[in-house]
Amino acid sequence: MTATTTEQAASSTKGNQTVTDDLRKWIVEQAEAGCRPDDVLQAMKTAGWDEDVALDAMEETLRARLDELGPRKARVSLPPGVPVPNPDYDESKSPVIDVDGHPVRVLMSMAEPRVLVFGGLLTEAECDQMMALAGPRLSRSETVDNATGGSEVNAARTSDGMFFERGEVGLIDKIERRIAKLVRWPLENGEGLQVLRYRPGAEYKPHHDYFDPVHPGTARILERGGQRVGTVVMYLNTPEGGGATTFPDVGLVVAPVKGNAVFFSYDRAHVSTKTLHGGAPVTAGEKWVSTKWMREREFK
Ligand code: PD2
Ligand code: ZN
Repeated sequence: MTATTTEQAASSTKGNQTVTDDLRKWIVEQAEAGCRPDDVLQAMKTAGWDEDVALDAMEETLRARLDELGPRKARVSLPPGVPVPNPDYDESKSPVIDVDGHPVRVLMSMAEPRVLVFGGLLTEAECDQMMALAGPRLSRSETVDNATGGSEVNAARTSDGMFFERGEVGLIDKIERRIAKLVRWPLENGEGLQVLRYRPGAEYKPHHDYFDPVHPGTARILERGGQRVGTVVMYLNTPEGGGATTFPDVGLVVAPVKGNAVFFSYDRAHVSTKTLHGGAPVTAGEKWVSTKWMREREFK
């Protein structure tokens, strides 16, 4: 597709759809807030725009915006990075990290995005105990309501879940301390552990774990310890089929294996962190995970 002038774009109508300055402004705002082009396109289609007109409008508008900014400005428009949790792993040394006598094996590491896969973060008995504690308290999972900062049942996440209080019982406290030492991040900055159970067909569609600053409810969420900066997803069982944790930006697929875990960090609330990730559909049996999210500061 070739670049078009503003006048050409304004006259690129289909079914009487005209690209207005307001629409161009909105497209630029979405892009600069870090929204994915696919999501912007979907929003336009939902609002009644013809796909071809929407695609032309996006391309023409963003091209013009980049020309306006110039290469330097476009690069510096990223939000600033902040410190993040980071395990003490040196690939030229041992692949086993000793956490107070508990050996954790590093099975894989990646720099960008920062991802590590751990073997044996939890023992089989710890997994079983956590599932037994969580099971009776599971209910349909909720996710954050972007408008208010509260929570809502979300079709993108078809699992059952519950939260433990931080340090609620000895087992939870022990695991939280292990994670804090492993990723070198204060215990107090961790949210309470979440347990999720997925049944066959259930999945967690790709998302970012940080809170998107463009949403009106985010300010309220950030009052409790700032942004999320890291995630540990622990596998409490090995599903019979499916249920991998996927990172579509980098084509990474982490197999869910009982006792193992995947860690990743994100130093800004931005797609440039490449931390888009999801839980692939479970095809047979159940999948149980426990997630620890870490904030910038103490989570109250
Ligand atoms: O269960 C998973 O694999 C998964 C995938 C993506 C969990 C989470 N995100 C999460 O708890 O944030
Ligand atoms: Zn997630």
